[in-house]
Amino acid sequence: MKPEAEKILITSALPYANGPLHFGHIAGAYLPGDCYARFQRLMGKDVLYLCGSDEHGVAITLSAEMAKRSPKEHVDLFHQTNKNFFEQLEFSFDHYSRTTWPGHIPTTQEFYRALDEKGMIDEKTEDHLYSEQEKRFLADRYVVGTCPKCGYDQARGDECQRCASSYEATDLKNPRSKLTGSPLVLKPSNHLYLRFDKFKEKLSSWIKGKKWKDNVVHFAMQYINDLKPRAITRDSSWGVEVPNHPGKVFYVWFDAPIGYVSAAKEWAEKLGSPDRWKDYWLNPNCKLVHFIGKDNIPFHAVFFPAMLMGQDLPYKLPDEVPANEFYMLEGRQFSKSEGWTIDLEDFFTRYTPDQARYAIAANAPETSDSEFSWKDFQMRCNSELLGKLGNFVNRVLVFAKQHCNSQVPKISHVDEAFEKQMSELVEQAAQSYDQFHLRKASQTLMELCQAGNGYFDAKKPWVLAKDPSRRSELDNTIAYSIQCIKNIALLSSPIIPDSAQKIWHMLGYSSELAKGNWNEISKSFVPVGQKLNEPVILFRKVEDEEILLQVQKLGEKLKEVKEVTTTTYQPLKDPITFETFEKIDLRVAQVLEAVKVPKSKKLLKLLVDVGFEKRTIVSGIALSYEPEQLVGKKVVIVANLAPATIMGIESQGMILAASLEKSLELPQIQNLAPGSSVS
Ligand code: B3M
Ligand code: ZN
Repeated sequence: MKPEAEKILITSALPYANGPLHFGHIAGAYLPGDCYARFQRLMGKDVLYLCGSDEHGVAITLSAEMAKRSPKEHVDLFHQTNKNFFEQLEFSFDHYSRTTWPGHIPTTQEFYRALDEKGMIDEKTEDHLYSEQEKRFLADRYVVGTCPKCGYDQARGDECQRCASSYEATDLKNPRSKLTGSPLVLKPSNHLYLRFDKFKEKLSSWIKGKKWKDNVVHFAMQYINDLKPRAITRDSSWGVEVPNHPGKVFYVWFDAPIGYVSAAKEWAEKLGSPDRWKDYWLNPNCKLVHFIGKDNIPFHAVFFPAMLMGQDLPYKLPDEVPANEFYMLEGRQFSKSEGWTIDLEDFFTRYTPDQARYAIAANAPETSDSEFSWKDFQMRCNSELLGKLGNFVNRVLVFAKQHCNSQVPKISHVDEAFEKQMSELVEQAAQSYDQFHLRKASQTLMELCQAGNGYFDAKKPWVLAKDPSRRSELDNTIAYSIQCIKNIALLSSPIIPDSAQKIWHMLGYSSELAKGNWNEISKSFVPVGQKLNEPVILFRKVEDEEILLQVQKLGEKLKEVKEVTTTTYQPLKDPITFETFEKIDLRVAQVLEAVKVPKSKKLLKLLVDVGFEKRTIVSGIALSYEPEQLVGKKVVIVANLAPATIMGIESQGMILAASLEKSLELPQIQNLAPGSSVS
């Protein structure tokens, strides 16, 4: 009997059904997940790849309210939109669920019940943010304020979009309503709290053995060291109802990850074997992999694992949490409201899913933020997909048609060096896919194409064709080139499945490549005498004019939006007395050194001279100033601000900067010496 295949349960973060997804999302939690799932299926693993819409929470009710739709209409619309988008991009989810699936309610309530029975739930009356103007409690994204960790003044009520911290809305400084801007007051309300603090020991010993990316482990450890009870309920009518607590629903981050369990249940039900979800979720030998963006680390590496630990059933805990960084568009964050997006409908009338998938994979934001740029897209399509991959496949198959009667010729002598080179690259690619290095896998694919091209060029079969006595050399060259094409089809299949299948078909196979087995295909030869199919062109050239047009369109859109939107000024802060103001010690400081903080787009680390001493200051001005520009400049700093650790660096003060929307400028002193007081 064949041993049972290893099971892998793969999830990609459940996107909120509150707007259309764009390439920025795809690059982080989705395409890497899909390529991984496709690769593991080729490795013969029993893969269950799940995703679905996250349809609860205030991200939904807020945008529904703004769009003047009911939450239900809103999620129905965007669930479908996003599902279609994934289909368009050839995603291979085994099931795409939604958290409004009725089966999700009992599943969530059961999670709660198990935690409650173990004494992990407290009920407390505490102060919550209330809007007198709107006559209701506001939570999470209905609230904006200043982040308690990094000081970002547009931080959301539950998590900071700048530093990715997660906190209670009451921790924000200067909280106000997202909808009306009105200030919020504290008012008592009754809520349920999950005693995450009780999971501290279990979580830390569990996470210790994990060989995850440094940033995931560090980030998770910070949360584990500081675990507190957290409210898991909200005053709302949209969400999963809390048993015996009318008017309360579960906080979206309580029910959303349970959505991974419900999705498996729905998948099993649709299959007609409702218990099959247990083969994955309750199977200690199944591997659980969560693909997420870095802003979701605390929930997947700490809070959800704690919830799983508190269940009666033996749920799997995540084995891998590949978290990716952010993916921008031409140097700025994708923004629908600012028109800083790619019109996807238009995009797919011009380009293929494979072109998009390859360009994103080759530039995936694995270790630092990365971006989609039209120039890079053109380069990936023309020099790599077409120039290296497409041309090689085409020149070999056209040659085989003309000189080998469209059949795989015989190998008469072993070309050891080329065989070795190919098998090393295949092995390298397998390792990269397995270890979540999608960028590296795409590079290896290109190296394989280059190896093929180099081999073909060195053997010069067009010269051999002129000399009948060298027929076997010609046959050998073409046979080996065809083996290389087969390997290219295999290696490229997780990233560009359509094109890989086309190549597979050109090689004369009628089977589905994605259903094949990596090890068998990589080790076997395309059979001698196999009839090759007519070569077709895989990729068309992307012309300069098209790219220019796209870049122009982007620029115009931005200008349009800039013209119609009025400037948003920061709301005026509460008045303070002169005595309070006098407590701030402002000084002139001269910048001696400036460097970028690694892994951060916004932060610079500065060494400044304040006359009587030198200090290190971390400042979020890197988007507006190059380090070189600053050296020698005299700026104003808050000299008596308590030191704060930012990205592991102790910052001993703060530089004053003027800002309006996205522009920022440092006030500078021309003549006075460092150390001078400013008042
Ligand atoms: N919907 C947040 C996000 O889309 C959230 C993920 C849920 S995963 C369980 O970034
Ligand atoms: Zn922050």
